[in-house]
Amino acid sequence: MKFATLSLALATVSAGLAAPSQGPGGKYYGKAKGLNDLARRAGLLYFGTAVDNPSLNNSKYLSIAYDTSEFGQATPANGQKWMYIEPQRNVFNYTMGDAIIKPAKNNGQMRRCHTFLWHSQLPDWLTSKNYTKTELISILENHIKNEATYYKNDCYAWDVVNEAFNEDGTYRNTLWLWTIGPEYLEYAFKFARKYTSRQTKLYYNDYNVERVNNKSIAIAKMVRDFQRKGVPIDGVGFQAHFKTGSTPSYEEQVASMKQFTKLGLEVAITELDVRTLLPDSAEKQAQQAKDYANTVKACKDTDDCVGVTVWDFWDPVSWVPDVFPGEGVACLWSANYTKKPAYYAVADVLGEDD
Ligand code: 9MR
Repeated sequence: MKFATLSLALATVSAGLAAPSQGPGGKYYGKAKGLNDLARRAGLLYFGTAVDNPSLNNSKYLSIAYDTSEFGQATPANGQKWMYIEPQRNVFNYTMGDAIIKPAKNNGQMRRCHTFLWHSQLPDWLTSKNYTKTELISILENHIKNEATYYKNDCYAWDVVNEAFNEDGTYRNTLWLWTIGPEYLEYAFKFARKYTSRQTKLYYNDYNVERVNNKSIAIAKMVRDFQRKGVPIDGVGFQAHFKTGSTPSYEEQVASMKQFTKLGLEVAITELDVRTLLPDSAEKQAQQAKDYANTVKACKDTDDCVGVTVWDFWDPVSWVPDVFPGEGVACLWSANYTKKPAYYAVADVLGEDD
């Protein structure tokens, strides 16, 4: 149990607040109305969601995305990526990032900012020319300097580097690696520390790391190397893009997160979704509910796991069907805005100590 949970539980007892009550289709706990309320009561900083720019035209969608009882944090799914932020060399355009970050900030929602350095969604000017090592380091610094300065007081955390490792724990072969060498990671984190505000948490973010495996072990080794050399890093993000019925177990997820919390880092679930082989069924939804709940519980029970972000909450805008044909329905809300069993399972797990 997290410290905040304990103190909250004591405060609840002493204040004589209402005991958890049962509601139709799920339980409701005290005054908590949604997942973020429950997450905060359980000692997490937030329950959050990715939001993508096309969704900003959908008022029904926004009424949920901006409901702070459900979501206390927003992450731009695309709007802060390199191809949109710096579409021409040294020409910066914050329109798409601002469209997500500004309303969330005005609404009192935290923001996870995503991402300074990735191998994907890079602009043509960057990928279509061979730069020297010195040039690319200076391009990287200029990009981080501008974006970090622009969003200086806007981000609880930045995903500084995204998906730099292969499954076997070797470095992914990207233009960053082949031009600069593995030290590009150190440059990115040093530049991020130099230009973000002091409180901003600097994260490394990746998928398929929710077990102790070659990839997560390699990332833990990188963290230890950073710490030895004085390279700043504050957190590791576990994307948690999962498949119904074959997610890592609760124990495996806790063990993987502990590789990093024992080094003094915080961790977070940053892109949770659980995709299902179509057609969907009641049985598959029940399994998906268990899978979602397991991951949320693993974070809740791990000291220094600060929060859970779903990689969008509404099936029609999920990235899954584009990339995995025949799979889908990966989110907590279905196409007709019904909350799925997974929603209630997550609520139950967050509220279970009340
Ligand atoms: O959700 C994003 C989708 O709209 C984009 O088309 C895609 C491009 O690769 O990126 C998606 O978000 C990814 C995130 O930035 C990093 N982790 C994996 C996510 C799903 O692909």
